[in-house]
This record gives sequence, structure tokens and C-alpha cells, in this order.
Amino acid sequence: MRCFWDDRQRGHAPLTEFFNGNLHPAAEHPGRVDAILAALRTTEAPSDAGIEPILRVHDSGYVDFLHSAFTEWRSAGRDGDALPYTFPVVERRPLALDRIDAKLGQYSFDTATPIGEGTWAAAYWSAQTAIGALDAVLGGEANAFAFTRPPGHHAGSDYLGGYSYLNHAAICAEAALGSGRTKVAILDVDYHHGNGTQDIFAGREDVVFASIHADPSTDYPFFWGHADESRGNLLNLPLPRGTDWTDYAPALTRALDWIERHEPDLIVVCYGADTHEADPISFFRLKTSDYEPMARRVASLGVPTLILMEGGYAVDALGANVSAFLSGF
Ligand code: OKP
Ligand code: ZN
Repeated sequence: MRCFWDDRQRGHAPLTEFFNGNLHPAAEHPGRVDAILAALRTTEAPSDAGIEPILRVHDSGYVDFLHSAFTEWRSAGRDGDALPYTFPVVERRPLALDRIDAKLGQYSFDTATPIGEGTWAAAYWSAQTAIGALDAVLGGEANAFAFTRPPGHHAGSDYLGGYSYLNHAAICAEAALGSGRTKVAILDVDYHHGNGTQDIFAGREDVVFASIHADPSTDYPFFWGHADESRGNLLNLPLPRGTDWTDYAPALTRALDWIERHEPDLIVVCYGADTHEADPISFFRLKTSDYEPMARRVASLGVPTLILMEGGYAVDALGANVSAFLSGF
């Protein structure tokens, strides 16, 4: 399988994230990179498709903000990474505020997603990596893997959060539709609900979104991913903490049957290895040996498939989990 990666994705190196009343070491750190690269035989660097495919999904004011936020943070005299602390939860609207803290709140939904010096470049090249792998699939490969990092599935059209800045699945779905595909299915099997992807595509006819994830009543992102959000082109299958393969497999069958009924001509898989039993921030009990059959079931649909990396924070198990999943294709 052709695998894509750009070394500029290493430059995003957050030190801390804020939750449960304290700063904690960032879970989405560059140590994940070598763990995953060690499991891939060779990777190809993507070419530069430019900003246009990103702007088909993301608001240009948001993209400008991402691009300049760290410089503005430094100009405001701050050390460390940029983090928001005030959020316009009522009537979020463009107020053209100048202060960096106001802009951070405007464009963020959590305090776990810092912007550092290399964040914009890493997010940009993560998106290009995704597009590179998409082009391989559009060019005739049965499947391809993009080692996207930082992840993308929590980012909306004009907001970041959940370690995500640009929504790679959405960027690739739009690019595929722009290249003549007619129906894209996104299957999100990360432990966390892909709220950004759901928000971007809710109500669309040409993109369907199915997600299997931890019940948001107990797990991040809390406000999205509940079963009753399933309608039309959206299917949410929340599962309880402690879920193992015996309980996961029937949900996967449901998601794949639902996807098959929509007859997609491209599948985008958002793969998170944070469903693994050893994951430090997650609570499912999948084993490394479960990922190969998981992927084999997706592959059995016989639809061209783009695989994107989302979460997975058990660094010692990460390489084995990624290679087990890819081997199922
Ligand atoms: C990103 B992806 C830890 C709180 C951290 C953010 C989780 C982001 C997950 N208990 N909250 O979906 O893997
Ligand atoms: Zn996750």
C-alpha cells in the first residue's frame, strides 16, 4: 500500500493541554511520529496542491487566523503555545475582534488544542499528505494511507479542537467530489466522535458519515456523537466504555451495511488507534489482533478506500496497531 507523510508534520510539538482543571503533558506529541513511521516500510512526500482544496472546506477567516495566531500570540508577549480561555457559546458571530485571546476563543471549542510555532505548517502538510494519498486512490490504487498528524476529525469549517486544525477527511471528500466521484462515505472508527466532520457534512446528499465511538455521555467531545443525532446522511453508533471486539464487531457490521446501501464510489476511513486497550486517554478494549479483521471487513466492500490517521496515544503499541490495520487491506 502506498503511504504518504511529510516531515514538516513533525513541527507541531505542543507541550501541554488543559483539562480537568490542570495542564497535562500533550497526548498528541511528536513521539507518535517515529512509532508510526517505524511500522511503515516507505513513505512518499506529497506534492503541494496549495490552499484551494483547504478553502473548499474551511472559512478563509479561520485559515488566516490559524496562519497568524502564533505570531500574534508572541507579539502579545506570551510564552509557550497559544491556548484560548473564553468562548462565545451564545451567538458566536464575527465581531472582527483584534485581541489574540478573543480570536482564539472565537475559533476554538476546547483548551486541549494549542497553537505553537510549527502548528500551521504541520496542519497544512498533514492536509497535503491526505490529498497525496487521495490522488493515489483517484489514480487507480485500491487504497492508500495518509499518515495525517495532527489529526483532523474534530475540526469544523471555522473551528479547531480535539487536537485537530484542518479536517482532512472533509478536504479529501470535497476534492474527490470535485474530481468526479459522486458519493463519498466517511467511516470514522476513532475512539472519539468526529464532530467536525459531522458538522461539515450534516444534511448533504453526496457525503455520508458513519461513526463508531465512545458514548459522549462519558467521553469527549460530550456534546456531539449521541445516537439521536443520526438522521439522513449521518449514523452515530456510540458504545460504552469497556467495549471489546465482541461488542464492537456488530456495530461495525451495522455501519458497513449502512454505508453499502448508500453505494459510495469512495470510502474515507478515519482510523484511530485509540480504541486499543492500552490507550492512555481512552477506554475501549480492542487488541492489536482486532485491527486486521476490522480493516478486512472494510476492504470487503470492494470500494476504493483512503485511510487517514486520527488518534492513538499508546505510543508503545501504535506501530503494531497501525500496521495490523493496514495489513487488513
Ligand atoms: C483527539 B482524537 C483527556 C481529555 C482530552 C481531547 C481528546 C481529543 C482526541 N481525557 N480531550 O479524536 O483522538
Ligand atoms: Zn480519538
